[in-house]
Amino acid sequence: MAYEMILLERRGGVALITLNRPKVLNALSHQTMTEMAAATAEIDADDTIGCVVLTGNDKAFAAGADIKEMIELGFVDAYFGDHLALWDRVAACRKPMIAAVAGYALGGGCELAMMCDFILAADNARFGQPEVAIGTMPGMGGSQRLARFVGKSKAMEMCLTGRQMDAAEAERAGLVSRVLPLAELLPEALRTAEKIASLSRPAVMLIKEAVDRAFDTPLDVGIRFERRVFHATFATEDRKEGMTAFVEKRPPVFCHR
Ligand code: CO8
Repeated sequence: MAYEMILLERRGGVALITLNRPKVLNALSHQTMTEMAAATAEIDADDTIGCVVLTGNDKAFAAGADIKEMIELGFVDAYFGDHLALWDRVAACRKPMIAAVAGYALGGGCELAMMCDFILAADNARFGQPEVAIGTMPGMGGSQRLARFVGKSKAMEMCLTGRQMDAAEAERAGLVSRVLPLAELLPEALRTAEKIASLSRPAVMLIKEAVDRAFDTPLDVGIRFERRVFHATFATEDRKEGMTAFVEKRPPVFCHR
């Protein structure tokens, strides 16, 4: 598929997706959503890709869903078309996805960053769910994911008031894993993604599944799931190679099988 709203580049084992509507601060249009869903499917089907970096530009990761596109939308059309549901396909990407956020990550932009597995932020990043200020509410998972990232009190305050968090607060609150100088954001995100892509693909994908279980299952079920997928790694060639390389004091050579 040819993409217009995003750029998709392959850099070795890493796919770099850049949101590409700079004139409107990467507002997320219907077409952006469609292209992101297609790119996610393409990446999941591509055996050469081990990790994804999703980014915007220095001023905006994304300033939300495209407000101009939504002005005329009515309830019945939103309901029948299950408006915004295609984003679930992005959130369901099976390869690890890192959000590299500089500038505004507001509304759908913050929600898209939270669909990724972790967020690296530039020191100028700003996060918020300002939908209440335009008479609506988060619609791409924000009320659920923000509460899981930062807890009820901060999520309620952010969603009810639209207040933005700067990068330092976002790191303190656990929304982002690390804050970096703006110039270092993309290089460090790509280095991190390359590291993940170089590791055993089955192990990486199973770990992603296991950590995600922590958010939707009781602890005992999650722990049993983890133990079973841990057992499953003993069926891979990479597990044998990783342990053998450790004992032989050499770097492992993973074949991703
Ligand atoms: N949608 C459409 N266009 C946008 C958006 C957006 N979300 N954000 C910015 N733009 C456009 C502006 O209209 C402007 O276009 P133009 O040059 O043609 O006038 C251009 O981007 C530049 O923006 P500004 O001039 O406003 O730039 P500033 O630096 O002055 O301000 C801000 C930056 C503070 C980020 C400001 O643009 C802003 O407040 N944007 C809107 C933020 C927002 O409210 N986001 C939430 C949107 S709703 C959402 O995401 C929830 C989805 C769930 C809804 C479910 C419905 C069914």
